Amino acid sequence: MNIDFKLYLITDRALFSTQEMFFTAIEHALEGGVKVVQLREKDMPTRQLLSLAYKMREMTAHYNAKLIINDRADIALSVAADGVHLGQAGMPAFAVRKVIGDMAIIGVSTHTMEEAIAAEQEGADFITFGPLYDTPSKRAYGRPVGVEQLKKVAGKVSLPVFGIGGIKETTIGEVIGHGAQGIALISGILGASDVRAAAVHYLKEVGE
Ligand code: TZP
Repeated sequence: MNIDFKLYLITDRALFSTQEMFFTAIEHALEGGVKVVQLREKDMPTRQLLSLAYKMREMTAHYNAKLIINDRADIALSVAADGVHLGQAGMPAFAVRKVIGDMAIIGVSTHTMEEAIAAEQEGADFITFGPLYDTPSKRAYGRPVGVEQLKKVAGKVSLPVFGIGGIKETTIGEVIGHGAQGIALISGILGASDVRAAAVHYLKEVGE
Protein backbone atom coordinates (compact mmCIF):
# COMPACT_ATOMS: atom_id res chain seq x y z
CA MET A 1 0.00 0.00 0.00
CA ASN A 2 1.44 3.36 -1.00
CA ILE A 3 0.91 5.82 1.84
CA ASP A 4 1.91 9.01 0.11
CA PHE A 5 0.40 11.65 2.39
CA LYS A 6 2.17 13.56 5.14
CA LEU A 7 -0.62 15.29 6.97
CA TYR A 8 -3.41 13.33 8.64
CA LEU A 9 -6.21 15.45 10.02
CA ILE A 10 -8.35 13.93 12.77
CA THR A 11 -11.80 15.27 13.62
CA ASP A 12 -13.11 16.39 16.99
CA ARG A 13 -16.53 17.96 16.79
CA ALA A 14 -16.30 18.94 20.48
CA LEU A 15 -14.10 21.85 19.42
CA PHE A 16 -17.14 23.50 17.83
CA SER A 17 -20.31 24.81 19.34
CA THR A 18 -22.49 23.91 16.36
CA GLN A 19 -22.45 21.19 13.74
CA GLU A 20 -22.41 23.83 11.06
CA MET A 21 -19.22 25.32 12.46
CA PHE A 22 -17.70 21.86 12.54
CA PHE A 23 -18.58 21.23 8.86
CA THR A 24 -17.28 24.64 7.88
CA ALA A 25 -13.96 23.93 9.58
CA ILE A 26 -13.58 20.59 7.80
CA GLU A 27 -14.47 22.27 4.52
CA HIS A 28 -11.86 24.96 5.13
CA ALA A 29 -9.22 22.37 5.97
CA LEU A 30 -10.00 20.60 2.68
CA GLU A 31 -9.90 23.89 0.80
CA GLY A 32 -6.51 24.47 2.38
CA GLY A 33 -5.34 21.23 0.81
CA VAL A 34 -5.72 18.53 3.48
CA LYS A 35 -5.74 15.19 1.66
CA VAL A 36 -6.68 12.74 4.43
CA VAL A 37 -9.31 13.09 7.14
CA GLN A 38 -9.98 10.60 9.92
CA LEU A 39 -13.51 10.70 11.27
CA ARG A 40 -13.00 10.13 15.00
CA GLU A 41 -16.12 10.80 17.04
CA LYS A 42 -15.96 7.96 19.51
CA ASP A 43 -18.93 8.93 21.65
CA MET A 44 -21.43 9.25 18.82
CA PRO A 45 -24.35 6.83 18.51
CA THR A 46 -24.01 4.59 15.45
CA ARG A 47 -26.92 6.00 13.46
CA GLN A 48 -25.67 9.54 13.88
CA LEU A 49 -22.08 8.52 13.16
CA LEU A 50 -23.17 6.86 9.93
CA SER A 51 -24.90 9.96 8.70
CA LEU A 52 -21.88 12.08 9.65
CA ALA A 53 -19.68 9.60 7.78
CA TYR A 54 -21.82 10.00 4.63
CA LYS A 55 -21.47 13.74 4.89
CA MET A 56 -17.69 13.47 5.38
CA ARG A 57 -17.47 11.11 2.41
CA GLU A 58 -19.28 13.62 0.24
CA MET A 59 -17.03 16.46 1.39
CA THR A 60 -13.75 14.58 1.10
CA ALA A 61 -14.69 13.17 -2.32
CA HIS A 62 -15.43 16.68 -3.54
CA TYR A 63 -11.84 17.68 -2.70
CA ASN A 64 -10.37 14.40 -3.88
CA ALA A 65 -9.28 13.65 -0.34
CA LYS A 66 -9.24 10.33 1.49
CA LEU A 67 -11.61 9.46 4.33
CA ILE A 68 -10.56 7.09 7.12
CA ILE A 69 -13.06 5.97 9.76
CA ASN A 70 -11.96 5.41 13.34
CA ASP A 71 -12.56 1.85 14.52
CA ARG A 72 -15.69 1.07 12.51
CA ALA A 73 -15.05 -1.15 9.50
CA ASP A 74 -18.80 -1.49 9.03
CA ILE A 75 -19.27 2.25 8.67
CA ALA A 76 -16.20 2.53 6.44
CA LEU A 77 -17.70 -0.06 4.09
CA SER A 78 -21.16 1.51 4.14
CA VAL A 79 -19.93 4.92 3.08
CA ALA A 80 -17.13 3.65 0.78
CA ALA A 81 -14.42 5.25 2.89
CA ASP A 82 -10.77 4.71 2.00
CA GLY A 83 -9.87 2.93 5.20
CA VAL A 84 -10.11 2.38 8.91
CA HIS A 85 -8.03 3.59 11.83
CA LEU A 86 -7.68 1.18 14.74
CA GLY A 87 -6.94 1.76 18.40
CA GLN A 88 -5.27 -0.73 20.71
CA ALA A 89 -8.46 -1.94 22.36
CA GLY A 90 -10.46 -2.83 19.27
CA MET A 91 -10.07 -5.31 16.42
CA PRO A 92 -6.48 -5.93 15.27
CA ALA A 93 -5.42 -5.09 11.71
CA PHE A 94 -5.33 -8.69 10.45
CA ALA A 95 -8.98 -9.20 11.43
CA VAL A 96 -10.15 -5.90 9.95
CA ARG A 97 -8.24 -6.67 6.75
CA LYS A 98 -10.53 -9.67 6.21
CA VAL A 99 -13.51 -7.37 6.39
CA ILE A 100 -12.33 -4.42 4.33
CA GLY A 101 -9.93 -6.14 1.91
CA ASP A 102 -6.49 -5.39 0.51
CA MET A 103 -7.40 -2.17 -1.25
CA ALA A 104 -8.41 -0.33 1.91
CA ILE A 105 -5.98 1.53 4.16
CA ILE A 106 -5.49 0.42 7.76
CA GLY A 107 -3.87 2.79 10.24
CA VAL A 108 -3.13 1.79 13.84
CA SER A 109 -2.58 4.02 16.89
CA THR A 110 0.55 3.04 18.80
CA HIS A 111 2.16 4.34 21.97
CA THR A 112 5.06 1.93 22.54
CA MET A 113 7.70 0.12 20.50
CA GLU A 114 5.92 -3.19 21.14
CA GLU A 115 2.63 -1.87 19.79
CA ALA A 116 4.37 -0.46 16.72
CA ILE A 117 6.06 -3.78 15.93
CA ALA A 118 2.81 -5.68 16.50
CA ALA A 119 0.90 -3.32 14.21
CA GLU A 120 3.40 -3.96 11.44
CA GLN A 121 3.27 -7.72 11.92
CA GLU A 122 -0.51 -7.63 11.93
CA GLY A 123 -0.67 -5.91 8.56
CA ALA A 124 -1.19 -2.21 9.25
CA ASP A 125 -0.36 0.16 6.38
CA PHE A 126 0.81 2.94 8.65
CA ILE A 127 0.91 3.83 12.33
CA THR A 128 0.51 6.91 14.41
CA PHE A 129 2.92 7.13 17.34
CA GLY A 130 2.44 9.33 20.36
CA PRO A 131 1.46 11.39 22.18
CA LEU A 132 4.77 13.06 21.41
CA TYR A 133 4.03 16.24 23.34
CA ASP A 134 1.68 17.33 26.06
CA THR A 135 -1.91 17.50 24.83
CA PRO A 136 -4.99 17.97 27.05
CA SER A 137 -7.00 14.97 25.81
CA LYS A 138 -4.19 12.53 26.63
CA ARG A 139 -3.00 13.82 30.01
CA ALA A 140 -4.85 11.09 31.85
CA TYR A 141 -2.66 8.45 30.14
CA GLY A 142 0.62 9.70 31.57
CA ARG A 143 3.65 11.46 30.20
CA PRO A 144 4.11 12.05 26.46
CA VAL A 145 6.40 9.51 24.77
CA GLY A 146 8.65 12.16 23.19
CA VAL A 147 10.52 12.43 19.89
CA GLU A 148 13.50 10.29 20.94
CA GLN A 149 11.17 7.33 21.24
CA LEU A 150 9.66 8.26 17.88
CA LYS A 151 13.12 8.04 16.34
CA LYS A 152 13.64 4.54 17.75
CA VAL A 153 10.26 3.35 16.48
CA ALA A 154 10.72 4.89 13.03
CA GLY A 155 14.13 3.24 12.83
CA LYS A 156 12.71 -0.15 13.73
CA VAL A 157 9.53 -0.53 11.68
CA SER A 158 9.38 -0.18 7.94
CA LEU A 159 5.86 1.27 7.95
CA PRO A 160 5.24 5.00 7.56
CA VAL A 161 5.05 6.54 11.03
CA PHE A 162 2.97 9.64 11.77
CA GLY A 163 3.84 11.58 14.88
CA ILE A 164 0.81 12.58 16.94
CA GLY A 165 -0.09 14.50 20.07
CA GLY A 166 0.36 18.18 20.77
CA ILE A 167 2.09 18.95 17.48
CA LYS A 168 2.33 22.67 16.79
CA GLU A 169 3.77 24.64 13.89
CA THR A 170 6.97 25.04 15.86
CA THR A 171 7.50 21.30 16.38
CA ILE A 172 6.78 19.90 12.91
CA GLY A 173 10.44 20.07 11.88
CA GLU A 174 11.50 18.17 14.97
CA VAL A 175 8.89 15.44 14.37
CA ILE A 176 9.94 14.93 10.75
CA GLY A 177 13.59 15.17 11.80
CA HIS A 178 13.05 12.23 14.13
CA GLY A 179 11.96 9.88 11.38
CA ALA A 180 8.24 10.47 10.96
CA GLN A 181 6.84 10.43 7.44
CA GLY A 182 4.26 12.93 8.54
CA ILE A 183 2.09 14.35 11.30
CA ALA A 184 -1.38 13.53 12.61
CA LEU A 185 -3.22 16.26 14.42
CA ILE A 186 -6.46 17.74 15.62
CA SER A 187 -6.15 21.08 17.35
CA GLY A 188 -3.23 22.55 15.40
CA ILE A 189 -5.58 22.89 12.43
CA LEU A 190 -9.15 22.52 13.75
CA GLY A 191 -8.44 24.73 16.76
CA ALA A 192 -6.96 27.55 14.69
CA SER A 193 -8.90 30.77 14.27
CA ASP A 194 -8.31 30.54 10.50
CA VAL A 195 -8.52 26.82 9.71
CA ARG A 196 -7.82 27.25 5.99
CA ALA A 197 -4.65 29.24 6.62
CA ALA A 198 -3.51 26.78 9.28
CA ALA A 199 -4.00 23.86 6.88
CA VAL A 200 -2.00 25.63 4.18
CA HIS A 201 0.75 26.43 6.64
CA TYR A 202 1.03 22.94 8.17
CA LEU A 203 1.00 21.33 4.73
CA LYS A 204 3.80 23.58 3.60
CA GLU A 205 5.85 22.87 6.72
CA VAL A 206 5.46 19.15 6.30
CA GLY A 207 6.31 19.35 2.60
CA GLU A 208 3.07 18.01 1.18
N1 TZP B 1 -3.88 10.15 19.88
C1 TZP B 1 -2.72 10.45 20.48
S1 TZP B 1 -2.62 12.06 20.85
C2 TZP B 1 -4.15 12.41 20.18
C3 TZP B 1 -4.69 11.23 19.69
C4 TZP B 1 -6.00 11.10 19.06
C5 TZP B 1 -4.76 13.77 20.18
C6 TZP B 1 -4.20 14.60 19.10
O1 TZP B 1 -4.77 15.87 19.18
P1 TZP B 1 -3.90 17.20 19.12
O2 TZP B 1 -4.92 18.28 19.34
O3 TZP B 1 -3.28 17.26 17.76
O4 TZP B 1 -2.88 17.11 20.22
